[in-house]
Amino acid sequence: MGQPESREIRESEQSGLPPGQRMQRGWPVTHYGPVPKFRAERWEFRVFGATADGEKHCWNHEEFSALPFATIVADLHCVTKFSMLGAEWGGVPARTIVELAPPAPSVTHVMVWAEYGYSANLRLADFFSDRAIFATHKDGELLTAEHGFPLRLVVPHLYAWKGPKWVRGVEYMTTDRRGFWEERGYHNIGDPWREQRYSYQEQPGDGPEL
Ligand SMILES: Nc1nc2c(c(=O)[nH]1)N[C@H]1C(S)=C(S)[C@@H](COP(=O)(O)O)O[C@H]1N2
Ligand SMILES: [Mo]
Repeated sequence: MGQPESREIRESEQSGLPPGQRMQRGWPVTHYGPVPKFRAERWEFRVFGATADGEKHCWNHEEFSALPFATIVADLHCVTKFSMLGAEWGGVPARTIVELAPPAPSVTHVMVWAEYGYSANLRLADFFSDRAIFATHKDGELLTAEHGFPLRLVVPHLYAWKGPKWVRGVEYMTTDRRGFWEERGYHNIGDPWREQRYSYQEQPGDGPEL
C-alpha cells in the first residue's frame, strides 16, 4: 500500500497571524460542554472504520504513553478571531498513528472523536500532514484538564476547532461527513489562511451537501 498523500504546508502557513485574527495573551480555555474526568483504567485510544486490515486498533493509556514522542512549535487560531502563538506541543505525531494503524486505500477523510461525542472531520491529507500531533504536553508540561488532558489533537494549519481536546479515537472514512461544528455552521475545511470560517463560504467540493 502506498502512503497517503500529505498536503504541502506553505511557509506562510507556519508563522504569523492569519487574516482577521488578533493575538491573545495568555491561554484562554474554549470549548463546548463540561471538562471530562480522566480515568486511566477506562481510557483507550481507538482507530476504527476503514482500516487497511479491517481491524480496530486500540491502545490503553500505558501503551499510548509508550509511543514515539515528538515536539512541534505551533499556533492555535480560534475561529472567534483570537490566536495563541508559539506553544511547544509534545506528543505522538498523527502520522505515527496512521503508520501504525494504516487506512484502507479508499480512505479520504477522518473523523476525530473526543469525549462526550465531540468530533471534527479532516481530509486524510490534513491529518497526515507532518505537523499534526496528538499532544500530551504543552511547553514541557502535561496538559491541564481544561486544555485537553490526557490527549488533544493539534492541527496547526487549520482552525483550532479541528483539534479536539480529550480525544479518544480516529475513524477512517471513505466519504466525507461533517463533525460537531461543521454541522453547526462552521466551514468543512477550516483553513485560517483562506479565512474559511463559515459553511456559507464553502465552494463546490469543499464539503458534503448541507
Ligand atoms: N472536545 C473538544 N475539543 C475542542 C473544543 C470543544 O468544544 N470540545 N473546542 C475547540 C476550539 S473551538 C478551540 S478554540 C480549542 C481551544 O483550546 P484551548 O481551550 O486549549 O485554548 O479547542 C478545540 N477543541
Ligand atoms: Mo475556537
